[in-house]
Amino acid sequence: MPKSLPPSQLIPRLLAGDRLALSRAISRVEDGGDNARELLAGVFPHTGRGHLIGITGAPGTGKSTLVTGLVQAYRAAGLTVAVLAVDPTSPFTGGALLGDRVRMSKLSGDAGVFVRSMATRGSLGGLAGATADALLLLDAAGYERILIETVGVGQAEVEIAGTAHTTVVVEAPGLGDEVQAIKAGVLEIADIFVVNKADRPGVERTVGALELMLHMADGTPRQLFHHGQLLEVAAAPLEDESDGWQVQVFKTVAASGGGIPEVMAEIERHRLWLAENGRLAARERLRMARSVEQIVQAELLRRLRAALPADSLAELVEEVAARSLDPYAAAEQILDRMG
Ligand SMILES: Nc1nc2c(ncn2[C@@H]2O[C@H](COP(=O)(O)OP(=O)(O)O)[C@@H](O)[C@H]2O)c(=O)[nH]1
Ligand SMILES: [Mg+2]
Repeated sequence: MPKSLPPSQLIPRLLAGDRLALSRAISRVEDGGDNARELLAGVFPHTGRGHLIGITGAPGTGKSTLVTGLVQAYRAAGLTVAVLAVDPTSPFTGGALLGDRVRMSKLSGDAGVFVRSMATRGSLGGLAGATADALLLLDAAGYERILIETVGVGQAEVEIAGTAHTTVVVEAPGLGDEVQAIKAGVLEIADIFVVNKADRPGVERTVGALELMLHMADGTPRQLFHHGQLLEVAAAPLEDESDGWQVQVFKTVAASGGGIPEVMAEIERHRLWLAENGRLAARERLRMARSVEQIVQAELLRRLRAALPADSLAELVEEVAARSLDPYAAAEQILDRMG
């Protein structure tokens, strides 16, 4: 397949399940290249079928191992699976950690599995934008379950996981006394908690801490959107999302596959619950609102940078720092020049 295949030819191949076409398409949206937009416009009508499952948690909790186990479980159940590993902390080009590569190679050779890593590259909409675009491509290619592994440390990563249909937050014992979820602010986005490395000491303590936390948070609405965001607020009906879904804590030993069928069953139970309660549509609306908003933000920023040369920005900053201009006045000047 020639590298320069135009979108008009790449799109039908991708939709027909051609893995090479899918791979090429993801690279193009990642690079934010010329015909990325045309590509996305072409596949968009064919999206909205795959179930998106976010897997997030601190580094080393066993997310990649868990993902590998879940893929095997889903394959055994006859479903096709795609994995998108989003790890900007990875020192390797392309974002794949060596251990991940070894683990994921267990899955290679199966036409029903597609694995891809993403790193923070210079895409227009940043990591979140590039990830959202890649997810659309995987969805259009027909994968029935799409697992997104993100390191739950940065806001962008937590947001990516939080926009999945089902979000699994992974903890492990012995990562310090405090449960990591509290620090990262992922409590609000968890549909399912997994305490992995249940073969390690301290597992009951971690489970207990999580259960206590869930008990204390009982009745507080799930935080679906961030205040102050324009489109998200418009998209999210102010319903109590925690109503009717009980977040539970599961123990796994991902390294040996222990507990993984139960986690898969819970993900599926959540999927059905979303569909039966109209929540799937609500989450879709929110995801779309986020996506549009992200694009608007990126484009505004691009126009701003184009309208204002770096040195004129530096001048303004200098004036504010010297207290000869207040921050609001500076912002107004910038917006005025944008036209
Ligand atoms: N003891 C134990 N180690 C595990 C388990 N699951 C994963 N690991 C190990 O923990 C390390 C980190 O796992 P990895 O899946 O890369 O974590 P990630 O950074 O969250 O993706 C690896 O050395 C795994 O082999 C488990 O259930 N028990
Ligand atoms: Mg990993």
